[in-house]
Amino acid sequence: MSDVPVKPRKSTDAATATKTQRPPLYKVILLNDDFTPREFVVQVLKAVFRMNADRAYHVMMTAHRRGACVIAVYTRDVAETKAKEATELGRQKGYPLFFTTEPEE
Ligand code: TYC
Repeated sequence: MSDVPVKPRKSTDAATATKTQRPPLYKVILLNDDFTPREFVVQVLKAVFRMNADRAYHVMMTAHRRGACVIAVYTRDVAETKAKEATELGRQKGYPLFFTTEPEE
């Protein structure tokens, strides 16, 4: 075996631990429109974002009343993929349903 000394492990004290890198998170945002049926929005939220019926209905109604609703936060890749998938489900039915993403502050 080599005689090269093994480097000491990095310190894992509190100061170091707080500097541990985490991937930046992205919000997925549901936008209201005047055409997509409420029930269809609920279906998409359940299918793509794994929401139960109550949560999906609540999120849909929040977007309906306020114009938009933050659905969840994910890593950038997951957020963009889910937003695209969900928007595409609406597009396939001819609905203008739209999901967008934006970086979390
Ligand atoms: N506003 C739509 C309607 O009244 C329902 C809807 C809710 C559409 C939320 C999109 O993100 C949305 N049929």
